[in-house]
Amino acid sequence: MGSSDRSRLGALLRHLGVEGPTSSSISAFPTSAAHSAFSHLLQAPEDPILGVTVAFNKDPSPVKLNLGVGAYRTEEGKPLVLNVVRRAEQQLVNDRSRVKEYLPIVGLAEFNKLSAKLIFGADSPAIRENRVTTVQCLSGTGSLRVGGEFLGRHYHQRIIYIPLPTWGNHPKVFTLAGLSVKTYRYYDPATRGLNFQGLLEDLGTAPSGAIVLLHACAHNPTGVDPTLEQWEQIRQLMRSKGLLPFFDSAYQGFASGNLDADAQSVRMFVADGGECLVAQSYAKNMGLYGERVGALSIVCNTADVAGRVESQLKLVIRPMYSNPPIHGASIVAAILKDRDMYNEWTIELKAMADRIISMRHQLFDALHARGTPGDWSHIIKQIGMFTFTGLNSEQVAFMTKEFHIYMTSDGRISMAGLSSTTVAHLADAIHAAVTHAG
Ligand code: PGU
Repeated sequence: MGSSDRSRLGALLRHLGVEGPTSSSISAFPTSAAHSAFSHLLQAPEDPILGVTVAFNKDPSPVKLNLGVGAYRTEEGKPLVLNVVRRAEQQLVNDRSRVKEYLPIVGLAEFNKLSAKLIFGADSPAIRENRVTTVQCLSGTGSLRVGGEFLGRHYHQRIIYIPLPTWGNHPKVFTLAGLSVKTYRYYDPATRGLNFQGLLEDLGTAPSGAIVLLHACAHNPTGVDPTLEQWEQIRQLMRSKGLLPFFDSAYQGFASGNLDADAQSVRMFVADGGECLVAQSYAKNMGLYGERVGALSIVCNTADVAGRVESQLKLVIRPMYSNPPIHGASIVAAILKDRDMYNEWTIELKAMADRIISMRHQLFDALHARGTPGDWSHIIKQIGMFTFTGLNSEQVAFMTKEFHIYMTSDGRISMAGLSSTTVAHLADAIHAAVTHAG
């Protein structure tokens, strides 16, 4: 750089409020605290679900209660590591032959096989006929994202219908995967139940071939699931229109306490021989939240197609995170392949599901005892981790401000975060919110 260039550059930088280069400085622009490359960024809002925990952590109140995130807590309000998970981990640690090599791009083969068996059933014809490809992914979210990316690249119809409402991350995951997100009616606030007619109408007018996201069980946030008869009608409609089902199975075992019962919807769609995608998460049912362990399965028409689908899934995964982590998948595989540990798991899972159901009854009884205005029977009728209370955002804000109870602004509460000792506090808060606020 010549001296006249340098002085012109110096003048420009001074004009911009940046110190100019000295004669000894190099040709690159100097960095300055006053001018970050990111100074134009706005502060982004916290995540609507995970941000609730951030706010909760900042609250010094001793009576505070976090009913935001869907994460299981014990009666003592503590996170739970399942006994069977501790056993499996101990077994893994003791096994000196285990190494920390990279897994294949598709993950741990044994884990994938066992995961497919868990969701589709041990006697699934699709598995027997090698029509299923399963890849280990980063929990439910990662499985949805890999599935979304795959569809965005290789499926002819890039429209995905998601229920209204749904888990808040769904639209973001699928939009970023390159799909165009539309909604279908699902919940009826008037009945606090399923808007089955609306659902059938919306799927009935969806363009042929569109992808449809279905919650396999324990719909989040509403806790409202179709009956088996309704599932059958949904299946018939979807198959007749060539709509592609994409199941999100984040709560297998949590809805009813029974792993097979909670997989019924998925199995119904696989039994007809048609194709579908399924994203599985072990976050809730094995309590492996932070281990990020899940699986994406794609059921295809033929074994030949399944093989080619898997080869393309590898091309999706490799540039994203190369291959998945080994620890969580090894825990799951150890539990699923051992009859004794599997049985222990089902008992612990049932105990978690039962505790949640018992919380529903306790909360309902507590509101009844207070004479809280309104019909609260939906607390008992809804299924899974959440109750969609019907409280509005002002009432939620009131409960947070006055009672230090944290929940998502749509009125969803995680029943798994409640215990016999905190139920009265929540009932007091709801009573006050509906009688005094909003
Ligand atoms: N699908 C549904 C329907 C979910 O509810 C969740 C978790 C996931 C997928 C993703 O779970 P993974 O942890 O990736 O397996 N929803 C919880 C947890 C917090 C969150 O939003 O991630 C919730 O509170 O809604």
